[in-house]
Amino acid sequence: MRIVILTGAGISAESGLGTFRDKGGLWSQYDLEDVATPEGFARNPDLVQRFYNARRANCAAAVPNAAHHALARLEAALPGQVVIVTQNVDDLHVRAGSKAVIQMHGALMRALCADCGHRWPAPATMTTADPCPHCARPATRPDVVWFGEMPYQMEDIAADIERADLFAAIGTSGQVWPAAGFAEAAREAGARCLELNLEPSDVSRSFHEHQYGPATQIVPAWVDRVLARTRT
Ligand code: BV8
Repeated sequence: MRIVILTGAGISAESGLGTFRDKGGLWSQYDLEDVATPEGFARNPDLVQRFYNARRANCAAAVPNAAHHALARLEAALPGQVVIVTQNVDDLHVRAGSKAVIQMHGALMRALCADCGHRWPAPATMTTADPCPHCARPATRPDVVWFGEMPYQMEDIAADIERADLFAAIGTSGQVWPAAGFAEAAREAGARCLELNLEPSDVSRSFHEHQYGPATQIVPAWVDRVLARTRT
């Protein structure tokens, strides 16, 4: 059984990390163009660094919730058969114990040198002037994928989706591409597709099954059902 799980901001909502498009979400407080695009970073790097420093502090103070732990339990019970592709830049999946995690939109806790491409653990408070530990140039940015930038590990993700028997999307509104297209790709590859969310996403029609409710309730229940089926 090969299971691919796509997660979005909704899986971390009950850990206290804001989503993007819910009421009061991040994109209602900041203009996406100003803080999540290379153009915004070029225009006002300090604003962008402040935005990510604040999110990095929230992330450090947050803890994984029952949904993150349930996915780690699923992988432990089915070694080598589960991969999480997350759109989230928080580290809650790894902190919950998941091992096979692809962070396609990068990681809040990692720094990237815009000049030489070196990556290192992000300081709690990052400024652009921080010298790169490798090339010493002051070109430090958060290692996250902004709009207009290429998501990470797209080939690995495509290969995982091609081989999937089961594709589940958890806590994502299906508004950001190319992640929003993964369900359709999985369906065409023959996988059973399940949407686990608070409400129907923009791509709900790509899924065979839907379960709606808070992730901390519906994800552990779903994991129990998958494991019960694999035991029979
Ligand atoms: C790309 C990292 C080429 C930073 C993010 C013009 C120019 C260039 C590109 C485009 C363009 N027009 C369109 C595009 C494509 C663009 C895009 O999709 N734009 C959208 C806005 C239309 N995409 C890109 O630019 C991507 N790159 O296209 O490169 C390319 C093309 C093909 C193949 C390869 C490359 C790069 C996109 C990545 C941007 N970076 N994040 C950061 O985090 O600051 S995106 C950002 O949105 C986050 O990663 C977030 O995770 C992601 C998706 O949002 P969701 O996770 O779904 O969160 P959201 O708030 O929307 O929804 C939460 C859901 O949870 C809701 O449904 C809610 O009901 C549910 N929920 C809430 N609470 C709970 C819950 N569910 C369960 N339980 C709960 N308690």
